[in-house]
Amino acid sequence: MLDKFTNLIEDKSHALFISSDVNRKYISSFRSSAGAVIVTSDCVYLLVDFRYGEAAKNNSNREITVVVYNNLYDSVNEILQRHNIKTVFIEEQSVTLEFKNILKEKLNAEVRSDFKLSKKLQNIRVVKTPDEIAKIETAQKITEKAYLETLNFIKEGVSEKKICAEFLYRIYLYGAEKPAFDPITICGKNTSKPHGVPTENTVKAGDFFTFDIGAVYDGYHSDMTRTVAVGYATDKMREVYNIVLTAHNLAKEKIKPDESISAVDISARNHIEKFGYGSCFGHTTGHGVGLEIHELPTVYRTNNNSLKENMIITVEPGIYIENNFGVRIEDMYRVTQNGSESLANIDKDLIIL
Ligand SMILES: [Mn+2]
Repeated sequence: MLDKFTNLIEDKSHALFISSDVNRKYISSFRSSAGAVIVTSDCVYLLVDFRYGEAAKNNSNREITVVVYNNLYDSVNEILQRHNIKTVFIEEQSVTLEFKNILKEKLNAEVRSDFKLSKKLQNIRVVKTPDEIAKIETAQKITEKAYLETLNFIKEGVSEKKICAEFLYRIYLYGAEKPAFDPITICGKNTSKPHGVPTENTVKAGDFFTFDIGAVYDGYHSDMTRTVAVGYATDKMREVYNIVLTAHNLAKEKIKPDESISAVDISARNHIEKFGYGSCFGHTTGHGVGLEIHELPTVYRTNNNSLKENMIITVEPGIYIENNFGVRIEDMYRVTQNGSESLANIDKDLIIL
């Protein structure tokens, strides 16, 4: 089970020093606010301080050696000496220059950041384990329960901020540790901004209301977007909604093992372009989801990598018409043996509240 990490080491005199929260959690299955993971060619160590000692020994992966340190650098140096390590690779994406300089000063080995380590770990993380899939599903279920109840608060005169608060309260109530990101609960003209921020704007008849929402469960994120109409929807609103929904479904149809990731984006984008809204869809069709809300793969036309079973990606095409309205419809999909499976159980047809 740890092979996928120890196999990253090609030379027995090399080791990885992992300090980012997400990768420490990913490798060790243990979460702490401080500490390190060291990977050698045949061993994985989890280093934590006194505050986490007992919990780490009980809760981390059994194959991992837990070290409770007084001084992190002394403990790292002991491990380096034990394995005769000459070079330590750090995560270039998350280590500050300050910390790199400290490591260079304190560690009895060469410290290097040119290993593309962060990318390699991100690429391991794209394929989810059954345990990770279950956690993302739980995060999604929490989101859905909170969302369905929050819909009841959408009435004329209620502010975007109030709707946001109702959603946040409910995800905590139903077991989330926190929201997956600041919820986007926006209406009317505000919906033309893909990442609009909830304000004191109040709901009016004829508005679209967009929810881009998610929850975190045991470190794992969920992501969903729904656009609903309030009171009524004009023909133009219905037209745009249906184009986005069809684009979403066309993209979803492409999801299967060995399919190029670019094909998922292109099928959604071509459909939107066909109706003349290409310039109103300025973001990627989707992204991976897991310990971070945005992970690899990036679902875009330039990504020629292939989908693999048990990747989890979002499909979230949108059309945003400046100063008017926007529509986005997003679900997470798991790549299955022959196709895909939605992690969401919320209908995507237009609803009018
Ligand atoms: Mn998303």
